[in-house]
Amino acid sequence: MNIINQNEDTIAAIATTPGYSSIGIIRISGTLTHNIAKKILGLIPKNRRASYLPFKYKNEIIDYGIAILFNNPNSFTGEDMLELHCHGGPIILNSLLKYIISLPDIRMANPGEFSMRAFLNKKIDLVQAESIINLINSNSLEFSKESINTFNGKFSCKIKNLINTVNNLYSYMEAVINFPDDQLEQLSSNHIVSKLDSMINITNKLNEQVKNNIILRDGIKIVIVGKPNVGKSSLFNALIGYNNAIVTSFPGTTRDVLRHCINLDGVIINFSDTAGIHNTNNFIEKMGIKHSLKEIKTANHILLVVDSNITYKIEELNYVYNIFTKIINNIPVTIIRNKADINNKNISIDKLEKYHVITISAKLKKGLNLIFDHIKNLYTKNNYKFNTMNKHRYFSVLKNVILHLKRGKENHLYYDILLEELKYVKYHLDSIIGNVYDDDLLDEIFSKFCIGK
Ligand SMILES: Nc1nc2c(ncn2[C@@H]2O[C@H](COP(=O)(O)OP(=O)(O)OP(=O)(O)O)[C@@H](O)[C@H]2O)c(=O)[nH]1
Ligand SMILES: [Mg+2]
Repeated sequence: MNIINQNEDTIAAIATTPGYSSIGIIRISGTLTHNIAKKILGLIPKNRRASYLPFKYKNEIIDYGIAILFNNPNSFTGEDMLELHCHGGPIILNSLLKYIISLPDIRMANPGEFSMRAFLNKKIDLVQAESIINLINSNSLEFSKESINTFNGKFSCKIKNLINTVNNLYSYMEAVINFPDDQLEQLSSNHIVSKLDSMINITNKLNEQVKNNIILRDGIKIVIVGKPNVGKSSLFNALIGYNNAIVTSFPGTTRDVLRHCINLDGVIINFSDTAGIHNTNNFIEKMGIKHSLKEIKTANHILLVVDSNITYKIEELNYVYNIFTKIINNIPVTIIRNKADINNKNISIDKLEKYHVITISAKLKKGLNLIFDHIKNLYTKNNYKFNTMNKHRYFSVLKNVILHLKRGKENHLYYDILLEELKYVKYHLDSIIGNVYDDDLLDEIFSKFCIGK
């Protein structure tokens, strides 16, 4: 899609969810907004005032509602915009929209097109634009607070400060190289290194913040894994707080993956219960195991449930772990020794070499607090790599920023190399907030938005 050319059109969309509701809103943006206002309302309403008016469909009143006009540049998109707040019946909204887009040079908006125009018209930067979709899709109050802070420019401001620091250093060093006769004070090598160190430090902190935000946004996916009948479903039910999964004494009870999320002190935890993994000829069980393996691949953390009659010997833990290592493949694991009640074991948490081991009784709901505290400790301290993290735009770009800052530091005595590295640093920082971008990136970001946003 050629984004820039499309930006000339006047666009319209229903901004509220489809269906029957008390109010429905139509949004219009572009140069022909005033013409549309005249057609529908018979007049151009006062700027930024709520006007109660009849809404006409081909000269016939089909609703009364509130119209608000936002003249450019003081609107969300930076263009002339009109909002029509109607009664939320699909017939009213669809008829009005159909009428509007039947007028010449007006078309339906693409998903996220209003926000994209706000970005292209420099009302918001790319980070702020992305925060809108995060805010709308937020699953927790904590993440929506984070998203609104980002929308207010808190994160972008930190990036802009970094860009300024890079620019200042760049210009100064360029001047020293280009005008050696001007007796510009040479920056000492220590000074350059400490500037680069401070930028690396700030970027690392930003990356930590991004990590925190990803955890807040996506939550942690914890998959419960183990052999049949060890008590996986009993644990799942105990952790989510109600009996969702079927529990029986027959091995191979669970076949489908069951999922449920809880909010653990502001962090969304998505638990999955899976079919017990073992060698079987039962066709349905086999399919269940296939689903389990698929679920494990996308886990951030695994609770590997075993019977608590296994001892705390490292050989035994290694043995259990090795059975599953191929499947688990580098995902962090906590071993849960279950059925402490029948094996007469103490409820406890221990660390033995690389293993965290928690002994519990899922049936009696004992030791659950140890699991919850353990999860909280791990995922509020930010000391984990997430396999989905690298896919996050800011995370991978900030990693590049750090890489080039470090290369610059290694070569700080060679000004031409350092300048080259700083150019990369600036480019990557610019790309985060959208000072540089390409159409594909915009397409990818804004296509995730709803129509009308
Ligand atoms: N005594 C005792 N029994 C338990 C405990 N946890 C589970 N059980 C029993 O163990 C049996 C199997 O429990 P499930 O939770 O269905 O085990 P599962 O691992 O989900 O089994 P599959 O779905 O077949 O793989 C049931 O009879 C449970 O009541 C526990 O902590 N103590
Ligand atoms: Mg089960």
